[in-house]
Amino acid sequence: MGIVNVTPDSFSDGGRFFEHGDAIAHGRRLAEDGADLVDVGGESTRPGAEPVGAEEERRRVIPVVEALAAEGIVVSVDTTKAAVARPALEAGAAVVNDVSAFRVDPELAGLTAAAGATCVLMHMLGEPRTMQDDPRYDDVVAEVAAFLEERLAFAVAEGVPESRVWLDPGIGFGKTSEHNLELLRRLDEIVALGRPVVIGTSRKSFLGRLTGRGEEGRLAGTLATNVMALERGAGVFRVHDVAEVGDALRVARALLR
Ligand code: HH2
Repeated sequence: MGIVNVTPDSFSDGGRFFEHGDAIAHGRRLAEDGADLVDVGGESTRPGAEPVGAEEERRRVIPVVEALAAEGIVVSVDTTKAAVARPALEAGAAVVNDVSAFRVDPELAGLTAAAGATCVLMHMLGEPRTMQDDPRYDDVVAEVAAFLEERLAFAVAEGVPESRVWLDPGIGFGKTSEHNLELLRRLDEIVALGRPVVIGTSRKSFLGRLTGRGEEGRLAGTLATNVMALERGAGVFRVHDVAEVGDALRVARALLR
């Protein structure tokens, strides 16, 4: 899953693809680099980010979703709002990636079901503005697994077939570095829920804390975590650097076979 952030403020590439033409060209490039799907988002969820209104979010993402889908690229829309997901699905998006797992806007579940779309349900403790203020868990893996199980049941109750739900432990969303590492270490416990697991470590700050590197220098850490996640059973890898991570996964898969 390649990342297209149509935002001025995303943590690693904010402003680079804020113009529609740049975002579309970038999405096309990610598909050429081997992405099976391209995730288009118009609201940064980096720690401390301010929320964006639905109208502005639509203005940012819909033309990009429409153009990429028209080229036959499988598009997912990274949003928590039904008012954004609805036109995105109409414009050809096939996946709804909701970092709030249908909590911000429960209507999004029925909308996903009616559209026959797939959804990504992600765990987040709190909300982006405050989520990194001293997050605490007794057992982060057990708590994330219980949350995802409950959200999966909610989606199914709202009419989304279980086969169309993917789950994501939400690396970096209300978690310390140690929480992120523990989730990756014990990812098999999330995989055991029986749904494809999405993992998003790409360029995230815990990699910077481990390596001492800024966003642009975190590819090696991104590769290490995605390969380890593959080994533990993850199925979808949300990344900025599609060509490089794709190669690493291809080699790792050949070894694991
Ligand atoms: N991470 C980000 C955004 N959306 N969705 C899923 N399912 N999983 C993730 O780990 C995830 C996500 C944050 O990364 P990015 O899009 O690069 O940054 P920003 O939120 O600042 O736009």
